[in-house]
Amino acid sequence: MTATIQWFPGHMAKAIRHIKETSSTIDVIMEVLDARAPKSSQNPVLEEILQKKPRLIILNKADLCDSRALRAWIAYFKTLSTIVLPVNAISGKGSKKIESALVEVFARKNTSRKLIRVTVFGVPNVGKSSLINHLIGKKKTLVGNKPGVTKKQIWHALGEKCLLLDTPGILWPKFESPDIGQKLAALNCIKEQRYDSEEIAYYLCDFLMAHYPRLINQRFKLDEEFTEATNVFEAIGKKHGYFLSGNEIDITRVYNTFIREFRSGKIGRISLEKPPA
Ligand SMILES: Nc1nc2c(ncn2[C@@H]2O[C@H](COP(=O)(O)OP(=O)(O)O)[C@@H](O)[C@H]2O)c(=O)[nH]1
Ligand SMILES: [Mg+2]
Repeated sequence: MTATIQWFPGHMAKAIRHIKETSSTIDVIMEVLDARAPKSSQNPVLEEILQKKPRLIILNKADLCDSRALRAWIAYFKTLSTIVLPVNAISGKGSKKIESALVEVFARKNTSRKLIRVTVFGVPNVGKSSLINHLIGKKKTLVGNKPGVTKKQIWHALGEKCLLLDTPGILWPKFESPDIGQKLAALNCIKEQRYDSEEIAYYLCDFLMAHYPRLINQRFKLDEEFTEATNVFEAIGKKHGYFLSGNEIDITRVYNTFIREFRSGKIGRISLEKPPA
C-alpha cells in the first residue's frame, strides 16, 4: 500500500542546477502553488537556493479549492508579509492583479531596473503555462494535462515592465513526509507511472471521509454511511456497473475514476490542507 513514490527524475536535478547557475538573472520569483495544497506544493529546494529573491505567490486552481481554506491561506501568507493572489489560470479570474503585484514585489527591493525578469516556478501541472498563456494573451506556451509538458525556457513580455520565464515543473529529491507525495500525486503533479493509483485513491477517500464526509455520497449517489474506503470503492463499482467478467468489480477503474473526479473538481471544491494555526 505505501510503495515509495519515485518522483525525482534526472531532468529535475539538472533543472535545479540550472536555477542555481542562473539565479543572478532572476529579479522576482512568481511561485505558483496549488490552492488545494499550498504547503505541499511549495518547493523547499527553491526556498533554499533563492531565499532572498522577492517573491509573488500565486494560489492557482482557486476554482477547485475550498473557499474557506483559501481565505485561511491568504491570511496566513499575509502574516508572513508575502504578497499572495488567488487565481484561476483558465478563466483568468484574479490574474489582472498580477502585473501590478509583480511591480510592487520588485519595488520592495528598491532597485532601478526598468525591466523586471520574472521566473515562474512551480511543481509540474500546477498551471504555470496556462497562467503565462492567459497573461500574454496567446497560446504560445505548451499546456498539457500531464506533468512534465514544459521542457525549454522562453521569455514572454508582460505589459511594459515584466518579462516572464516559464520553467519545467520541478519537484525535490526528498519529501519531508509521505503524505506530501500522496497529495502531489493526488493533484496530478507526479507522473502516473511513478505512483500507485490504489494508494492515492485510498489516501483521498480516507481524507474525504474525515473532512468532507457528504461529498462522496453526493457525487457517486450512494446512500450508506461508510467508515472504510474499501466499502466506498465497492459501492461505487456496483452502483456504476464497473464490472470485469462475472461479478468481479473492476476496482482499478474505480480508483482511477475516484482520483480523476477529485482532480476535476467533480466531487466538490476540496482543499487537502489548512495553514498552520
Ligand atoms: N480548473 C483549473 N485547471 C487549471 C488551472 N490552471 C491550469 N489548469 C489545468 O491544469 C493542467 C496543467 O496546466 P499547465 O499550464 O500545463 O501546467 P504546468 O505544467 O505548470 O505548466 C491543464 O490541464 C490545465 O488546463 C486552473 O486555475 N483551474
Ligand atoms: Mg508547463
